[in-house]
Amino acid sequence: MKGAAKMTFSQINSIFEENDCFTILTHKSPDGDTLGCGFALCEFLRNMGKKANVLNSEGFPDRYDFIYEGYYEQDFEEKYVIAVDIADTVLLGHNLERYAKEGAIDLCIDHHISNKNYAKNTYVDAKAPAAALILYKIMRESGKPITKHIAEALYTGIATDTGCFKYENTTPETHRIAAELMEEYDISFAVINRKMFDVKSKARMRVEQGVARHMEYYYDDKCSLIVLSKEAMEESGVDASEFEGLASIPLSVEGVQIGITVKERHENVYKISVRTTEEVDASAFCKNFGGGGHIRAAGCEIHAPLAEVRSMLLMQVDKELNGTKQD
Ligand SMILES: [Mn+2]
Repeated sequence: MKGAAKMTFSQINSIFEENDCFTILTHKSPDGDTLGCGFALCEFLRNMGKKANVLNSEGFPDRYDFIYEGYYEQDFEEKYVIAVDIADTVLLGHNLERYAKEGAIDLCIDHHISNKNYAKNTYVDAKAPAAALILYKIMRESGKPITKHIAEALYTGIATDTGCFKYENTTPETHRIAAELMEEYDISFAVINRKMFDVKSKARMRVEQGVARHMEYYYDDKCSLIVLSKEAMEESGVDASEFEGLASIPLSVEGVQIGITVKERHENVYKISVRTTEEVDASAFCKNFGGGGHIRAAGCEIHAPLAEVRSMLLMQVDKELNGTKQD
């Protein structure tokens, strides 16, 4: 709640109980966490006899189809709006802009420390690795039935936001809850993880090969950088949602401490994704260019010709590596 004490899970469960005709909002460029939360909550509310729909600005990507399997839109007049995994109303996307106005969103459940507190009621746990983990704890406390399908949606959110339990945000509790989901609901975790982490389209495979071939290395190979031109991305035929994980590739090279992905948005507009090992603070790095994010994964946007973008980034890399590492 705005400025008030932290909401409790039972308060949130009372909200579910006392309201009806829910719209659940998910963020643009949807990931496993926002979609996992959205459809898990929708099914949970429908199982309580409530009406509920899930909305996304761009629609729901095919690769998450197992999460929204069996979903159909219900016809009702919306009375209560919930945002899941959305830190800021700018992340609603173009087609959901109508919810960006003050007072449009009743409840927000999120795990971003940067949450803008735009909703009438907000529950943020910045230590939670995924919003899906918070939602699971809320549902568990209600004592109401959690179906296997709900459990799988929530597990997907937790697995994807932790990079399959590899990122630093993974805690002992994350593993305990994942174990609980496996034990209590017999979820198909191997199928989910294969789909989320191992399987890629042929087009994506080709793009990855291109990335590997055109990777640039600097500063004794401690920095790797890849430029993706708009033209190359369009020619690849890869769906925009599939470009997401590419930013982790530069950092996967042995010895690299800072991996930079430069994506052309428009002429002279570049979106930069930065991934780092313990030696470099990605968020601080991106702050120099007006961006931000997490300590190991951050981003920014630079408006300049490519050659200039590259030299600005490399000058900053030089400062970071020389300032943090003596060898
Ligand atoms: Mn999330």
